[in-house]
Amino acid sequence: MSEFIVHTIPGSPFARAVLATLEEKGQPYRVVPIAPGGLKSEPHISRHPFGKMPVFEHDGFSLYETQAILRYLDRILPSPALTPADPKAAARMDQVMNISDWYLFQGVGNVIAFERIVKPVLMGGTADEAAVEAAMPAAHTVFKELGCLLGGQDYFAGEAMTLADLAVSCQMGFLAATPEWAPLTAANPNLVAWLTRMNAQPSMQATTWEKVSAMAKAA
Ligand SMILES: N[C@@H](CCC(=O)N[C@@H](CS)C(=O)NCC(=O)O)C(=O)O
Repeated sequence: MSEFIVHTIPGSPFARAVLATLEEKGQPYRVVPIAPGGLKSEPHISRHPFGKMPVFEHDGFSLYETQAILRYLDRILPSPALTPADPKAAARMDQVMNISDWYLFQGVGNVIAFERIVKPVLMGGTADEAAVEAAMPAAHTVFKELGCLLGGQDYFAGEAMTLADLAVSCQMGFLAATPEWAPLTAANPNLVAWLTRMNAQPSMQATTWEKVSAMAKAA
């Protein structure tokens, strides 16, 4: 029987996208926790030379970079398909996944969610208000663009959920818990409705921070 392992610290939105994809595929998996402060040292640094999470393993095949992992899972576990067959819809999915990594996480999520949630909850610090404020113009641009791309569709690439919805919802879930969510979504109620739809998915319900923490404790 194949073994699927995800190395992460509970709470990582990138790891959650991998876990939610495994859940969508109905594939059992194991969460192996990375020791606190262990990202940049052995044994993790040998698995991921850039010292990030998650790292994925399938029967000895080790892979990092979340998009690569999500696409690998969609290729080897084809049902249900999480990539559209239509080339234009697939390109939209790819575009939104890159927006998620490059503009939603970098400079927005990794500042606002870090300052508002990770720093106070995990590090006992207080938010750097100036850093949050400085991130808001880029955040508004990302939300406006994602709101536009979603438009009146149920999901980013059309009427079926794809890898893009899983990637973005895991990042946005964090931002939804910050005071910045209301101003960021004021002009984009479609994003709020979409996130509510995503959060109701069994795959998202199964991979909340609390649930992943419990999986990590049981490992
Ligand atoms: N490009 C990587 C990004 C992963 C990433 O940035 N993960 C964050 C956690 S959500 C991380 O490892 N942060 C710890 C650090 O930067 O030291 C991917 O797609 O997997």
